Amino acid sequence: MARHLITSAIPYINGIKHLGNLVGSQLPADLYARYLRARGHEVLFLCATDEHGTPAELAAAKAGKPVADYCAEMHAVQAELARGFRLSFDHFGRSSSRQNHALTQHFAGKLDAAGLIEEVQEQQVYSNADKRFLPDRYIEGTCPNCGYDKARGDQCENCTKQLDPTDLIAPRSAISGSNDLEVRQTKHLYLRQSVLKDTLDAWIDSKTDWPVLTTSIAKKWLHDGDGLKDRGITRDLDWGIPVRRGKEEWPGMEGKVFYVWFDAPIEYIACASEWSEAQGLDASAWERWWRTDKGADDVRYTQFMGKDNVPFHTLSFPATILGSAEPWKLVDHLKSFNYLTYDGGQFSTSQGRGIFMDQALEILPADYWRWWLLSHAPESSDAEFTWENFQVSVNKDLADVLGNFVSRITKFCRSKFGERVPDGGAFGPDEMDLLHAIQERLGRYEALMQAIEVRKSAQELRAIWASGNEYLQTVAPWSTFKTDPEKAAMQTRLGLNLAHFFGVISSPFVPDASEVILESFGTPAAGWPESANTAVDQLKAGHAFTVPDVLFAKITDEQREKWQSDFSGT
Ligand code: B3M
Ligand code: ZN
Repeated sequence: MARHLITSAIPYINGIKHLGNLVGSQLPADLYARYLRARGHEVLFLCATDEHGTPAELAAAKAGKPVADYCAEMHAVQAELARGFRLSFDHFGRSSSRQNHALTQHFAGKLDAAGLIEEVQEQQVYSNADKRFLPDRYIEGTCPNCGYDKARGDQCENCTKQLDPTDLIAPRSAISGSNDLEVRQTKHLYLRQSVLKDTLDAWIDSKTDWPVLTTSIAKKWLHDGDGLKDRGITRDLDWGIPVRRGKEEWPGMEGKVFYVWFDAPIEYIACASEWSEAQGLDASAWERWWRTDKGADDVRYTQFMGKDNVPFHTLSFPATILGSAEPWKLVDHLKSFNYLTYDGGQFSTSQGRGIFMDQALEILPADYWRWWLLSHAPESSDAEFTWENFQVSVNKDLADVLGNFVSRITKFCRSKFGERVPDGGAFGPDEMDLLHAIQERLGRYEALMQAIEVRKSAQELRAIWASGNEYLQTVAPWSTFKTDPEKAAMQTRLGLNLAHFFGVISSPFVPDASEVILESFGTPAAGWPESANTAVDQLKAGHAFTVPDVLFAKITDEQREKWQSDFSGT
């Protein structure tokens, strides 16, 4: 069986992420990691905080803290929220780690040795009011590509175009708002990624199973306008990874650091090294995931990210890897997502509009959010969160279908047969029909999960739950019991086995509910079933269970209205 390396885009350190960020990378990555583990694959699932660059500096300044302290605190906060959402990272690292410093400097040295780094004397925006150079996000202005007036110096978030600060029209300082800016001379390193254009083009062409969203964005930036431009990979900042050529000083680059988007993807590799160190393992433990000369040939590597991150992962990071001419693993599959909008508009951090990860967990447990977000993942287009839709989904899918099924069958059994699985003999035609239908659905569910079709997987899972509910409704063991207790016992045995089966196959979506179900059957480590037939033969007659607590509470209209107004923003 293949080994699976899975990474989620690493969230910026500057503050708590909203549900749109969560569903765009970390959550679907977790779904896939949990599924593959449940199917018996060896998985290494990594994420980290993205701690360098202007976002970190600006946020620390705003919080009035030294940037290193700020990052350490926010890393702990994000790690705790990740645990709250049951994100099952094998390691949640930090791009400011010692390992990432060393690897980033290592890659710069290799790229330089390959002739892919150019030293460029360039014009940089200097703010007289702030008495400093203003790279990236320290500058805002109008996008030359689409006209959006809050484009940042590194990228326009409206049209995803990668920008250089000097590209902006009507630029202003993001620190002071001052437009007293001048252009000064400074030296920077450029990655000559244009040299790798044809190599990248051919590599992307070979990825025939990538989502259209991924390849269309990659191709757009490869071929539009002047095509793949060389990128500045250093900045005039204090906070970051000092510019070095491997372990050597880099003359003329003193006091400068690498650009955050140069070191952030390298953290995917460094994170594996952080993981092995945390596990007390030696370097070979992580190298077998990342080095094709050290065993990573049989690794399948899947990345998850929002669409704005696609150019960096399909062009810039592969250029770093390929350009190093070393045998590092390249991504095999790249799953990207559109945006989640909030109640008719955008999520907004500055206006406090929408739901942030900490707030979500304060009002409802993780499973409720996981289910809604995954079953409405913005795959083929943007998706919108509305409280009405959230209420309907939770109440119908989770409470009325899954929760009700488990509760009904366990309570019925307890009242008529006690807390043990009854026998009742062989299945009849109704049961055979049901198993046939479930077998088909199970096969589809597995194929969709394997293909990371998130929404469709959720639909298929819901349909499996619903078929159990319909069966129970149709054969009605509570009625059968009056005339044929033996047959009712058989129907109940099947129902209990279905509840157990739902517990197993739902674990990637709703891990807490799944755990409660399996604990009530005393089978916390139950494995993935081979087929519907074996799934309903897991709990034999006489197997003891307890009736679990209510799995999902319904969301009332009063709650919905209150939350709707609480989260509408200022
Ligand atoms: N931190 C952007 C984001 O959080 C950026 C991703 C880095 S992935 C290497 O969306
Ligand atoms: Zn734009």
